Amino acid sequence: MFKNVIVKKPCRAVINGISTANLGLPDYELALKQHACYVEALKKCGVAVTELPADEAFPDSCFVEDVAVLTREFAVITNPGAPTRKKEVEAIIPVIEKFYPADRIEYIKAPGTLEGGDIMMVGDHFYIGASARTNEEGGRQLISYLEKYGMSGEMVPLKEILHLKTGLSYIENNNLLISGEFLTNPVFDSFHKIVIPAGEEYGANCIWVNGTVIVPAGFPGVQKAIEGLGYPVLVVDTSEFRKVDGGLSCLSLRF
Ligand code: CIR
Repeated sequence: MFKNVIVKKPCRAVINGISTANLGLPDYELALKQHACYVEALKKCGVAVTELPADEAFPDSCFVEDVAVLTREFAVITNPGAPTRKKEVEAIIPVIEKFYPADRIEYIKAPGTLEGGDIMMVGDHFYIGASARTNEEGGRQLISYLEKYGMSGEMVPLKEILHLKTGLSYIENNNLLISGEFLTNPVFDSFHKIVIPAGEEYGANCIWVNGTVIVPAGFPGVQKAIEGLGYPVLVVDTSEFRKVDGGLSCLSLRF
């Protein structure tokens, strides 16, 4: 169960966020409204939401998931692989210090890089996407921290998408939303796989929050499959964040 969630308001500069989407520029006012709905959905799931103010210096800073990895025992401040995002970590450190004692905060250090979107938590085991943003050294550092606290991790290669959780979401009870290049990876064979329907790939990025699954709007096949498993579902529109390669999970840290 999660008690806390950290989010960060999108800044006006979000329209200049890193993007490969070709969907046009985000509408800032609509992004703010969508963000407020996202926060409301999280609150319905029974978590306390800490909402950080917008930071105009960093266009992608609302994607707060990428700057930390928060576990039941310890926190990790990451070293984002995207050069324009590296200094986003400076603002998150004092926030994380409110929730974790100083001796339970670890750091990914250069030449290691790691972004939280590449980390999928399954109980005490963590899958780490080896992406263009998270390198082997970053993954190795995270695994050594996990082992220090009695947990474990393993790296998963990925080639076609931004982050591991762009194409995978663990929604507890052994249920894994899975798409694209991960379908044939035997690493995920022991899960109950819910295959994302063709054309709904963006919908693979959902979040489980205390029994409820939050699903992006516009992916009826994904929504139906999750409802079919008996989960209550909340639908949130993230169209403006999608325009800068952002999904539901990247907008929050859940712990
Ligand atoms: C980026 O490219 O870093 C942002 N425009 C999107 C980050 C999405 N984060 C995530 O999937 N965890």
